Amino acid sequence: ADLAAALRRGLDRGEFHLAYQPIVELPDGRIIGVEALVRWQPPDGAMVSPADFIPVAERTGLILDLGLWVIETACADAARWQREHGPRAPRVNINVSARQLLDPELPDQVASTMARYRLDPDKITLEITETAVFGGGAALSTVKELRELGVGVALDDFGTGQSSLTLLRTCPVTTLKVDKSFIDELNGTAEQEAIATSLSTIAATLGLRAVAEGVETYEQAVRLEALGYRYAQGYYFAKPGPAALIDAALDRDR
Ligand code: G
Ligand code: G
Ligand code: MN
Ligand code: NA
Repeated sequence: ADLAAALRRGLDRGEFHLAYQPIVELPDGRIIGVEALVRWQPPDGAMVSPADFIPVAERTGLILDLGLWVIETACADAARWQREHGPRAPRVNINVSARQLLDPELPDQVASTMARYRLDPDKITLEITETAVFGGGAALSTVKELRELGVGVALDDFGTGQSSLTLLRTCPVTTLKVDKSFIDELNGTAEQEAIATSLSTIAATLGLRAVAEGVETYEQAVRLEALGYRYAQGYYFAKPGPAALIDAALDRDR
């Protein structure tokens, strides 16, 4: 209850900011996208991890206001990158929780924010989880409406949910983010490589992008490219950081 009240106050007082983690093309490492990751720094204490406060925000419904703030802030940065870098500007990935997908206002909110910033919809991808759309229903309808706006939709943590393959027939996603657990286990054994290869093949066959998540070593990056991955994200390339670091990296890539 205290954490919920502190979250509410923190939102009103502007204690949140976004960190951005690059999503790169293999093998050269050029930035083709960034994932927005919310950070909370209360003025009187240590940084609180989203792993701790997102579940509270979801339970209390605060995720709707927090999520709107994330959409607003990420679109503002995306629009600035679009102005400064044109077609080479990175796509911005925004995490959207299950609770947000059940809000019938979400598609209009995304559409009006993009319009206000004159942001091209192909500069935005919303990251959802398999679990959020597993049951079909309202969340799945929302995803379809979002796709009609022209934004991308990525299945986050792909492969860890209960429904991966069935979901691909019904849910119109554009990107699979292959969960870190599959990437961690790329240790050269035939089984692990077969799984990682199948996931990139499924994506390619269905015309989807596959992004390998949680890449931490050079060896993994080289192996992933050999297994057919074109896109990757992880500490090996860059940790999440302030928007200004993305600006600097984009200027270097020019
Ligand atoms: O940034 P970090 O790896 O600590 O994030 C921890 C968890 O919080 C991840 O599961 C991530 O998807 C989630 N998360 C980070 N930012 C957001 C956000 O803006 N909205 C939602 N719904 N989840 C987020
Ligand atoms: O659930 P989601 O995939 O949105 O979570 C993203 C989280 O993964 C963020 O908290 C981010 O900080 C973390 N992350 C990103 N790259 C790596 C990595 O290479 N290793 C580890 N351990 N975590 C990572
Ligand atoms: Mn994510
Ligand atoms: Na993920």
